[in-house]
Amino acid sequence: TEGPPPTPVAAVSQYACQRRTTIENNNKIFTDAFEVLAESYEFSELEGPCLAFRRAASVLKSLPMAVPCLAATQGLPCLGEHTKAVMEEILRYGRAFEVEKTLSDERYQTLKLFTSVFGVGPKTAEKWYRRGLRSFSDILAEPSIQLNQMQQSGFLHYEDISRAVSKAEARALGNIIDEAVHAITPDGILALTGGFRRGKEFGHDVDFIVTTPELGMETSLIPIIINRLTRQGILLYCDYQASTFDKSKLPCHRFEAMDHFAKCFLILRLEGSQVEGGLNSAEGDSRDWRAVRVDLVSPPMDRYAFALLGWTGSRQFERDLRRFARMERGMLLDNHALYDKTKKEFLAATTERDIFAHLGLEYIEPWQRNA
Ligand code: TTP
Ligand code: MN
Ligand code: MN
Ligand code: MN
Repeated sequence: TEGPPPTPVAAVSQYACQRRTTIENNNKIFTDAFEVLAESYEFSELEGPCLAFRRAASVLKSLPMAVPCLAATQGLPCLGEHTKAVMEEILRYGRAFEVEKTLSDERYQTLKLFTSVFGVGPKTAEKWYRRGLRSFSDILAEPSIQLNQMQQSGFLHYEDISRAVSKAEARALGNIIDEAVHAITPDGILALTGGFRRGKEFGHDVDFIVTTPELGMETSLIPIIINRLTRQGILLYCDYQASTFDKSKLPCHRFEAMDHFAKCFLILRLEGSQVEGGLNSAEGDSRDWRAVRVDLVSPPMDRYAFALLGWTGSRQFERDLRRFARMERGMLLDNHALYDKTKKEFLAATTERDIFAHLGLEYIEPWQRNA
């Protein structure tokens, strides 16, 4: 009566950097629900449950098929009682009460709306909410509120920059930045990073690394590019942050959203004529241009691999790379360097493959990092 032994299935790792996650998500009904709850916990500054739901979503995203029943989650990491209860409801009724309740919650809706504005983070959104403000017109009509430059541009270009950026638009922007970089220095280097490097069809912005082979020269690159974009009349907004990179202070001990390289957060004017197949514009919009968010970061060449790995994302993949390095290898990884705490030495890398090899990890391609 004993059948053949079950085929051993490779265990799913608790670390996203040991999983291959493409843009194909077979468990969207669960991961969308988890994202709502994670975001709601984030608004309440409950980091633990927020991270738990993000990790659970990431595990499900890596699976080659939809989870058909709760029993199929046996042996999967990062799925606790709470996440399983939500999944069970979705499996039974197609939706979960807690998620529905969150989506209809006034505080959640308002914070979600406010943080959708470029330059408005959870802190500011919370402050406005506590003052009784509930809509954009409430904010704009409130005389005591001083919007900073970033928020003013955020409101001004709200429609355009909330609309997804297409691959064709990303390519057109790549051409514009490439032209600028090579006009400055023929050996300038431009690399697409962020979601588009991971193979995403749409993004909320386009991320590029710009640098030069000559160490130290990279710091002047972004200011010159900004100058050029200004003269071309396509710079709608620019937040430039000069480098605060200091080799003596490497590496940082915690995951940092921000690194110390020279960078800028831009809003550019993109002409329809520059985009193959045309702009991704709103229904009924007759303009032949749109505003788009672009990020540029400029690491020195000897940090290129770390910066590329850090800016390619996804955020969950990056978090888990750092956690894996710390917990499993006694190493500290950030966008600047990799430090071996046991050997008390920095491990150099010229490619992303070098970094994975130092960590004793199988190489994961950029399009497999959609954790
Ligand atoms: P994002 O552009 O925020 O995200 P994304 O490109 O993955 O997705 P989207 O389509 O929504 O744009 O960030 C890209 C990566 O850059 C992300 O992994 C975090 C990283 N990053 C840093 O390391 N430092 C920074 O200062 C910023 C702004 C981002
Ligand atoms: Mn991006
Ligand atoms: Mn970005
Ligand atoms: Mn730091």
